[in-house]
Order: sequence, then C-alpha cells, then structure tokens
Amino acid sequence: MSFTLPELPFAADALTPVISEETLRYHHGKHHQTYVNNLNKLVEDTPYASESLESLIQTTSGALFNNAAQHWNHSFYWQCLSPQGGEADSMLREALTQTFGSLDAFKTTFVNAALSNFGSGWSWLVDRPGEGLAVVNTSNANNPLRDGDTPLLVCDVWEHAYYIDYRNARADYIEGFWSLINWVFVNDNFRRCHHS
Ligand code: MN3
Repeated sequence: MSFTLPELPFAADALTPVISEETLRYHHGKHHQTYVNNLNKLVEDTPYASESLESLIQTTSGALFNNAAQHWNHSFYWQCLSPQGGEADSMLREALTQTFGSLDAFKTTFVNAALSNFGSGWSWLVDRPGEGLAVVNTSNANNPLRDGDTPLLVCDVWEHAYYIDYRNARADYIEGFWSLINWVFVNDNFRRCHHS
C-alpha cells in the first residue's frame, strides 16, 4: 500500500483572494506532496507499509510520525476549507454555546489560540470524549488523535500556509480562514462523534 496526495476538494483558485492559487500550489502540490513522498519512502519494505495512517499516528515517532501526521493534518485541513462557507448547525451551535458561552466567544477563543500558537503548528476544535468541545494547539506535526481527542476543525498556522499571501500577518490569515470554514464538514465530524 502506498499513501497518495488527495485532490483538493475545490479548484486551486477557488479560495482567492483569501488564500491564493500560488499558496495552494505550493502548500498542497509541494509541501503536502513532500510529506506523502517522505512517508512512502519511510514505510517502504517495512511492516509499517500495511498500517493505516491513523495507526501510524498513534504508534510511531520521529520522522515516520512527523510525515504521517502531516499527511493526515493537511488532508483534514483541505476539507475544513470551502468557498461556500456555511455555518454551524443547531446541534453544534448548542454545544459551542454551552462550552464557550456564545459563538462569538468560541471564535475569540479559537482565533486567540491560533494567534498565540508559537512557531509552527496547528489549532484545533476537538471533541473530547466524556468532556465535550475544546480548542487545543499542537506544535509541529502533532495531532490530537494521540490524546484521544477527535478533531472537528483545524487551522494550519505554519508560515507556509500564509506567508505568500500575508507575509508575517498571521492575524489576517486567521480572519480569512474563518470566512472559509467548511461548516458542513465540521457539522458532520461533530455528528459522527455523537452517532446521530
Ligand atoms: Mn501546512
């Protein structure tokens, strides 16, 4: 088995002007592709070759973990983006309001987390079994699946996600990201956690 780069779920120019085609060509076609290529080289002719990506994320470390997790994280990130946007459905809205106080307060929490995520990393909305929703930051390739959390939404805050379009202005990228959130995907992820 070998891992493959998923197609973007939208045209490469569909997110302009928030995320440019040039950013997507590099981010998806070069950065993400490189993680996939490295992952395939690392698992080739090893027992890891028959394992799922999720299993590699749960059980490996070092370069193998980094490339497996970056493949997973990016595949998930593309699905979190859509030119159609949308909104949280009633079930998710209720849960967000219960946890954060209001939808605006959730946005503030998420944006502040993404802004303060030091260095390269990812900012997530997760469902934590038995506890509810939480916003968590991970560094480098790290993924909440390792902690038993289920990712619902992610923002890539590595500089390669925004430096072409925003240079050092991460705050502007995050605000733009917010306008592109694929809420249909987030709603589905939340529903799947609660089997409804
Ligand atoms: Mn990235």
